[in-house]
Amino acid sequence: MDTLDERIAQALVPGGRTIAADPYPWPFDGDLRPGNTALIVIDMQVDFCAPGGYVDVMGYDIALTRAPIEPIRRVLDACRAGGFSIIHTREGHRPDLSDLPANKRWRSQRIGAGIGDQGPCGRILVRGEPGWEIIPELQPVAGEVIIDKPGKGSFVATDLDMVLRMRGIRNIVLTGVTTDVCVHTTMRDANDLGYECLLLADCCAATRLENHLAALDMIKMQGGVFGAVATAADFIGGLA
Ligand code: C5J
Repeated sequence: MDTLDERIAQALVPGGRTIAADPYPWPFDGDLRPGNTALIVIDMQVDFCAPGGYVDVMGYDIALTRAPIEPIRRVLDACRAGGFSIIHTREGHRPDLSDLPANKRWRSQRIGAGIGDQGPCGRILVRGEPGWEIIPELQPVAGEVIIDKPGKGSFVATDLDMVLRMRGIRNIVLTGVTTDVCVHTTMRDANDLGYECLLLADCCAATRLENHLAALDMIKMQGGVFGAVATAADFIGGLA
């Protein structure tokens, strides 16, 4: 019977490489290549991280959700240079709100930022409105995939799984906002679908710092129950 260490060593692909991450060097088997790895940038939209957007109207501090912009930009540069697949997501609803559950609308109205209502950046979280656009600093470039999603997770009611599988993607690197809502939901669903996930902590943010930190902690329980956590510098350094 092999020891645990021997079995882990056998799982590593020959010549494989990993990113320094917590609670394990990522990916688990060292199979990290541009051909099997995608960067996902989640919901870096005006509504989540610019003045007058949904998060701002709700009264949260957008300094928190803006903090990941520069680290994400560095990771984007590295992934573009390395030939990795890059996916952007946008949370938003059809202008006729036919894909907006009544309870989601009701809850947002309770906090004074009704989804579909007029705000400083147009109708809140509605496709085609200024608030729904990806912020100028992180605009997608030609060839990058954009996934429009009506929910918090990026897999439900979208073709993300199909797009990833057609490209042979097994590893997902998660960035964006908010750590505890759309990023976590996406990571949990991806994990259940068999993807190997890495979240870059300084490339994510929540509307409350404690929630961001708790969300990071949840990932690392049980040996990495949803995957692993690293920083932008760990990731970029690991690719070099
Ligand atoms: C939220 C998101 N927090 N992108 N959306 O409502 O995390």
